[in-house]
Amino acid sequence: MDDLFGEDRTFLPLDPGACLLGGFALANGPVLLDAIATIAAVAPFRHLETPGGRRMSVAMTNAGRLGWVSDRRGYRYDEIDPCTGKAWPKMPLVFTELSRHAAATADFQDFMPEACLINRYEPGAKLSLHQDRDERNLDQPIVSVSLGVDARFLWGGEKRLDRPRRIILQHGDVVVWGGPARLTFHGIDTLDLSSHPATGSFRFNLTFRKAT
Ligand code: MD3
Ligand code: FE
Repeated sequence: MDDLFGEDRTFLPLDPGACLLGGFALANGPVLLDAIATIAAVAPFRHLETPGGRRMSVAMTNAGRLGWVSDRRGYRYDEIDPCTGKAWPKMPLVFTELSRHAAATADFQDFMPEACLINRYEPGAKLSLHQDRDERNLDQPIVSVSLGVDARFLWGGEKRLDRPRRIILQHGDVVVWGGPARLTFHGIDTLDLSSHPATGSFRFNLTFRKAT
């Protein structure tokens, strides 16, 4: 597997249970972006509605057995894409392998993603501080892969009001969140208008989750 993903890159512990693997997905960027386009041709990016009735500025789709969805009834994982009425596109092998390799590098052995939520940010889009707690098994980490335009990642504490720190997530960066960091409040600050050679004005983020 090391051959597929090359040498170790920057390994930066952020908090107990959380670490940034700088540039870990860089070599796979083109393949990942191709796969995103293929997935979106079947399960288009859409702006979901929050339970409170607001349209999310981040557009989303999913790959894998399960997909994360939001509507007036709440947040949940569903086997069916509410937009198409069909199953979500299969998780590409490169997604599964990359996320498993990243998790193992961060010392989470045998991670097996069931859902890949794909977020697409346009200039002005943001994701407010939140916790990811719709997954049944909080012992399993979440692996995140950033592609395209840089983002200011807000990374708070255990409480919503803990003052968030900011780190820049760049094209190819991977972050693994598990253990004591699993319920950290986090978000993405308003995306600047800028351009990346691989994605234009967009930023994409993949999050790999064991949902059940
Ligand atoms: C920390 N996505 O989809 S990825 C999300 O860049 C989400 O699109 C952001 O937050 C994005 O839920 C941030 C980094 C991330 C993902 C999951 C986490 C950080 C996390 C779960 C627990 C703690
Ligand atoms: Fe999140």
